[in-house]
Amino acid sequence: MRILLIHPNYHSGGAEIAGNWPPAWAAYLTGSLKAAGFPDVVFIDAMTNDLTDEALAERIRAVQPDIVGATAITPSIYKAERALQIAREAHPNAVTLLGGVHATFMYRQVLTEAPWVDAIVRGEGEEILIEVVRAIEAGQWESARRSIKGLAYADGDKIVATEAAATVKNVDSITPDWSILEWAKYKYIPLNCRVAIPNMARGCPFTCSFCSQWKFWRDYRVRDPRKVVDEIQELYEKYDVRFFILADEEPTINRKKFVQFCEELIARGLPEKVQWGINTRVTDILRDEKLLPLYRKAGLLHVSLGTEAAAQLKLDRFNKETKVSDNKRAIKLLRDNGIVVEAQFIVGLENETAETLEETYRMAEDWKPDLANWSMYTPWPYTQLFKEMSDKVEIYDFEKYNFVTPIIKPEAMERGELLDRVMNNYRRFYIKKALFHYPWAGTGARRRYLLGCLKAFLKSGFERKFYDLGKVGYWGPQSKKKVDFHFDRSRRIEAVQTDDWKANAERARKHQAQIETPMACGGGHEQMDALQPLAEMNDLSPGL
Ligand code: B12
Ligand code: SF4
Repeated sequence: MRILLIHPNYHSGGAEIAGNWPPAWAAYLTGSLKAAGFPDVVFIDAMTNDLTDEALAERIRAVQPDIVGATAITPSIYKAERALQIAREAHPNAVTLLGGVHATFMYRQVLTEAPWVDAIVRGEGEEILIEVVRAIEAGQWESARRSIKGLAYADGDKIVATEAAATVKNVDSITPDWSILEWAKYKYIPLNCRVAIPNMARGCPFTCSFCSQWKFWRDYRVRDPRKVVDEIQELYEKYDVRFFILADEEPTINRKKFVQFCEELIARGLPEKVQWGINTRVTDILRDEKLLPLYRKAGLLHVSLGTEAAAQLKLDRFNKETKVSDNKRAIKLLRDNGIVVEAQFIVGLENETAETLEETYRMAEDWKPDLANWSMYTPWPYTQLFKEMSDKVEIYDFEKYNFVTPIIKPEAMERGELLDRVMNNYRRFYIKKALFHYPWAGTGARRRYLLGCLKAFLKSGFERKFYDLGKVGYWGPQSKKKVDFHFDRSRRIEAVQTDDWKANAERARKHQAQIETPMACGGGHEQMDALQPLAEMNDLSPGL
């Protein structure tokens, strides 16, 4: 069985400006395939290698795979669908599979618009994929797929969604195979070194209304920190990785495990060799005030905080369960401990105005994070907030659902003006930082890191990749009326998908009415509802 995994060639000018990042999913799935006795795995990183369709077709023909699997987040979905279409054309006998967050929730949409996708793997791939590969190897795919949990596929004119699979319960069985990646290609610009994205914890017990991640991973699980440190040691020793970010949504929520992780890194002398970063919540930083020196000692250098909003009203709307005043204090604590801190704002809801955008800038000035980030609100169609404001969404061109394109048009301004005001915030914030802050930020790791970040910003600005400014034709305030986001307005959410959501919402409502008991982790019940058994068959009329 030869299995080919493809990371689609999608690009957008956000986090990518920091360098080329290795696709962790490929390593996690390869590890699981090899452990199950399927060693013949090939990986093509079409994104990092910027492969054209022709080059991809040629590679697929050369590999001659039995199975081709691609991944997709929402913005990369069309590129992923296209990669599998190329696979179908180049090597028609291979079974095509799609995984990742977008296809998990939008499987009806995907199977309708990309009929060459043989099956969608819904949720975590490590266990489901093995069952699929075994069925294909045994020549029983057509008959066995019905009984494999966590799949969706088209059977004639019907879309079949099998019962939801459980999450990976024994997370210590997860053993990635990092050897599948082309390590020389993955460079983190701020530190000019190789970078990796290991995964210690899966899930998030919170239920922010704009976020897709808690729904995707469902229950919160943490791997044995020693096993994760084994991985980091291997990444350093074999692949010369000197910086990593944890892929986790919220690695700190389980304080005991996070402390064990830090202590293990220190015990093995890794912090002198490898620095790292995390995304986490303000509340955890406040809770762990006294532990921050330990975290820094363990090599934690960059913390990105989901501060999200300058206004409490907006935090409440996001169901963020934090206070504006907490943000300032968490930022100060991190900085005082020598950790680079990044504040993230979400802007671009329908009620955004010049004043509210200015307010985020003032907050950024007042809170004094080292880095600030203004992400455009992106209405993932499978989130709570989307349900509340779907009447405000007129763009369904998912390729632009990427945090840098204004999907919602605020009532008070055009999208071009929103982009311009966001750029104005960036300009003012980073000019001050470059002149008055970064050069004087001590002499050690923090200063080097901040100057490295500045280099990454300047590089992407010069190449006009930042916020896709080159693509949309933004050249400063004078061009704000002329920017063109090139939305494909013919894109729609398919009726089969919306009908399914309505049915699910109704099922969830009934389910909720039955269980009103709070969960111990503080999370909601929706994590579970989102992937409740979906065994029923729905019509997929050929005209859709
Ligand atoms: C690391 C990361 C990146 C890296 C990408 C590295 C890379 N090349 O993959 C960088 C920094 C470049 C990046 C950029 C962006 N990112 Co990003 N990123 C993440 C992050 C933090 C971790 C992703 C990860 O590796 N997870 C661990 C792996 C193991 O999980 P996984 O990929 O989901 O794979 C599992 C399953 O999905 C499934 N699976 C996945 N694929 C497949 C395929 C098959 C065949 C099968 C069977 C199973 C399967 O099995 C896997 C194992 O269980 C997540 C947030 C998070 N905590 O997940 C955001 C996240 C994925 N990013 C997001 C976004 C929007 C972006 C950007 C568009 C933002 C921007 N403009 O900068 C860009 C797009 C870049 C691009 N060109 O694709 C969003 C996607 C949201 C959505 N609902 O679609 C997320 C969820 C963040 C968020 N806050 O919402 N990102
Ligand atoms: S804290 Fe909120 S935004 Fe962050 S992963 Fe959890 S639900 Fe999503």
